[in-house]
Amino acid sequence: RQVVLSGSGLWTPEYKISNEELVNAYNNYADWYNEHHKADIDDGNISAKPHSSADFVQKASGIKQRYVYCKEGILDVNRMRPNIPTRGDNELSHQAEIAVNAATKALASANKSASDVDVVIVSCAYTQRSYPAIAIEVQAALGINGFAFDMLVACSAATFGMHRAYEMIAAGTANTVLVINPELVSPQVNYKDRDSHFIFGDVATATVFESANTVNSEHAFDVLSTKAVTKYSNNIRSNFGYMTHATDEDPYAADKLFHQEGRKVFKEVCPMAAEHITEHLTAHDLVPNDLRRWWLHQANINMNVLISKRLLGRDANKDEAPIVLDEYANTASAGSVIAFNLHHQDMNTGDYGILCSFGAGYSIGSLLVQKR
Ligand code: CO8
Repeated sequence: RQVVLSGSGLWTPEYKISNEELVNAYNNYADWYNEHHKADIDDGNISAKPHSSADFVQKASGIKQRYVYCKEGILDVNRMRPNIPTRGDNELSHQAEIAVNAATKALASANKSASDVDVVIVSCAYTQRSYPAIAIEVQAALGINGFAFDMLVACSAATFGMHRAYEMIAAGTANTVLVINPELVSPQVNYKDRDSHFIFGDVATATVFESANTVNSEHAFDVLSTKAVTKYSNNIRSNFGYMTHATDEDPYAADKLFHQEGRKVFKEVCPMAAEHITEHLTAHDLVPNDLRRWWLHQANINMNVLISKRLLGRDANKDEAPIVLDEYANTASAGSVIAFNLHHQDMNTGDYGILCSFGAGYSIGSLLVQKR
């Protein structure tokens, strides 16, 4: 059966933080830290924390600002983490709420209602609890029958979730699948870490996949094929998890939050992603110049420039490979989906596009699509 990507939804948080605001808070924290640990720093036992810089952040990453689910607390030198109120077991969870917001928009764009959906997949970098699945909570909130489950694949959670939707529809297990990426990542950001405090933002995206015979959407794309690869690496890591309760480790230690060897990631992932895309296109007798649009993972502008240059032999322009990380920052797996959501309605019948994620794991996932 032909599988079609027939709708997408983007929910953007209400609050944003500019580089200047974020850097200012970090620098205040660094001054406080250096003052507080003056004796140890003077004795050479620990290093002083150098200042962060908004110019560095924009130049090194391309990020100008980020949206956050909860701004309160992040810029508070005495807290340096969001202050998200606890919700009771009978209330809709924070992550389910943003998932529902994106899902509702995706269903509307595909001209579908809850009763059309057979499967809900929530796929993202973190779920706020292990069970009951966020996807099942979302399924209940939207009034969807069938079944639902959560998936975690870090940066490639969105594309890998789409792959599962593709396979279920192709196999006839389902007709319509809703894939949601509620990337509520700010609670895992170490805002006290100069190397990574600027990288991430919150967002939620969703996509609708269905069998070709039920499509009722103007902006629909045939999924020609999917491709995935993983290769183990410790260069992007978070050790947060349920085992912390059984060990004597500090649950708030820096290794429990996002940390990475950014340079190594850059060097190792760019060639992997370029090779992956080339192989995916070659399987369809296509070359990079045949693509009308590249919806690439949004981690770092220099990575995207390098990957498209490697493939095209020249810089891709913003129309070919749209950049959204200047506004949204790195939103874990949702970056390529935001780019798709904002930049697909101008495409013509027959135009090819590729969605491709790359990052933690390492994991790379792509979908080759063609405008119907
Ligand atoms: N301000 C000023 N100077 C700084 C700062 C700062 N904030 N940070 C570092 N510097 C300094 C360093 O100290 C260094 O100085 P020196 O040369 O004197 O030693 C200099 O700037 C250069 O530092 P780096 O080599 O670290 O800087 P880079 O040019 O490599 O840029 C980046 C850093 C932006 C992190 C870059 O390496 C990068 O983006 N790499 C790719 C990273 C990537 O793609 N990671 C994937 C992220 S994971 C993901 O997408 C999803 C994961 C799951 C979600 C997690 C949610 C929390």
